[in-house]
Amino acid sequence: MTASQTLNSRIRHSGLAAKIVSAADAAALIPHGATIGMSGFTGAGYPKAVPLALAERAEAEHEAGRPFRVRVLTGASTGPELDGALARADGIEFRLPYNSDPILRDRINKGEMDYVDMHLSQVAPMVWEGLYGHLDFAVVEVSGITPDGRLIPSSSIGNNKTWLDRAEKIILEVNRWQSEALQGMHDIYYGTRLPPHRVPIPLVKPDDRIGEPAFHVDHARVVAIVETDAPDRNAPFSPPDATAKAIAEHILDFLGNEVKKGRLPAALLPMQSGVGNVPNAVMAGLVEAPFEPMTAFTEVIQDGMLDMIDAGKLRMASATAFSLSPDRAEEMNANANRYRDKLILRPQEISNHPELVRRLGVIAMNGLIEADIYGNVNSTHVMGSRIQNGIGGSGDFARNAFMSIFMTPSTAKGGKISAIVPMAAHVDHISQDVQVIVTEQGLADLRGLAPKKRAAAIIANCAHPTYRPLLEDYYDRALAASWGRHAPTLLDEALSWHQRFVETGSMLA
Ligand code: 0RQ
Repeated sequence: MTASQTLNSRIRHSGLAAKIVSAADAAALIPHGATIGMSGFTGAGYPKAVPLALAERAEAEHEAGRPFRVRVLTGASTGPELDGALARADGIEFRLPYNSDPILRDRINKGEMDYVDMHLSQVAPMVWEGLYGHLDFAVVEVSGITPDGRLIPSSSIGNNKTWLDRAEKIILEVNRWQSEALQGMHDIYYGTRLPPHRVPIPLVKPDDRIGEPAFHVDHARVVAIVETDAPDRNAPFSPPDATAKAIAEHILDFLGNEVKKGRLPAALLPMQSGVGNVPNAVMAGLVEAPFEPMTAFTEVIQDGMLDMIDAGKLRMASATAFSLSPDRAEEMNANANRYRDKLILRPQEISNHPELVRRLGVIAMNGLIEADIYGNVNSTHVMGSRIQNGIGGSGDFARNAFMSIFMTPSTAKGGKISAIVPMAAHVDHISQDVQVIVTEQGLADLRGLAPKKRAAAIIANCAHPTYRPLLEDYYDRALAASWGRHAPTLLDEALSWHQRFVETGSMLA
């Protein structure tokens, strides 16, 4: 069989097969100023050829002295061929809702473009409300097209249903690298509505399937199909270091105690885990832990979750995307059949839905940039002004979780920054949404505590020894001199650590 025959075997609908063009021809259809809904969630399932061609076009237009920038809406972060290439070409005017690409981050933080950092569950409803204007194009990666013209999703769902439903014109990338065995893993719920027409979402267990395995679209709106054969590109995880292992141990001890006290069932409750090395280390720890059979109701499926499935610890996981290291992604592709009945990928408005997170009683575990002594959490803005990534799904989960855990190393940048500060320079998660904070130093269980007791627990258990005396000194003086004594604060000093860092490169005097 030739390569092109294999490729065409992915597009089994003749009407749509007739729309195959090159990436450059597809990109040429998109005008300056267009609003585009693109697939992609973490480094999974994003279009890999059309955005690159669009970036080349932007560069050529700029060289010719003409403006060329587009508005890009996605599921979450994407890969270098999308955010990186378009940002390098200065081709993005407006972007939402999450980004982790360093080149794009740099443009955002230089103030050269608009970026809306928002709860991931709210993107689709807000687009349906029309708050982001007319959606000119959907550019969506799929793994295949069925004989009856339905679209088999690839390694993420994100907001693809919304882009495909709402866009005036649709460009599809059919990626042969994605495993054909993904077919059947997806669950596309078509029952979402805007108020006052909303009804309860009929999902009562993480394993429930409430939708359809493929997207259906109006073929008249499909203007181009591009064939690709390119891997998803996620960063590899580094093996858990001592810090990540210590954080994981504190969390596992805590969960074990909660089970002993009868506040959590022996199999725990559905887990949500943020992305990154520390959450992955917690998953690694869970492989050895006595809780089983666990479930996950989360956003992304990481290496650690596949390990848990392999070890028989995790019965199933519901998410909106894979977020696998390159090796694990290849392995997953080769063995997708083995995982098919244990994994469900859903639209992100369902994977992250507050109604479901609350009803299922999720245990949410997310990273943070800094927490203040009262437990307000900054997940997004370094020194209050530079965006790191975005709030992502952490707010969807943390506020509605049965138990909301935030974790971080106690210092950043080689100890020059304390992750526990007198006052957070930006707040994503208010103290009411933060029940447990964990660093490698220890764990502060903040449930049921008034502000002064929260401060005492966070300083004693979570702060790094270098910063602990400084926090104690600040807090003692705040107790004595604060205007109010409910949550003692020295207004003229509370952000001075951040200012010192900006001026000297260290929070230490
Ligand atoms: O910077 O890459 O330049 O070294 O932030 O920090 O310690 O490697 O931790 O990868 O887990 O990320 C909060 C950013 C943590 C992440 C955050 C710097 C640090 C490093 C990364 P470098 P680490 P992680 C659902 C959950 C919001 C979205 C979310 C995040 C970089 O967890 O984006 O929760 N969360 N989604 O040096 C200055 C500090 C810092 C700091 C860390 N106090 N000051 N820099 N850094 N703390 C999943 C999704 O939504 C997809």
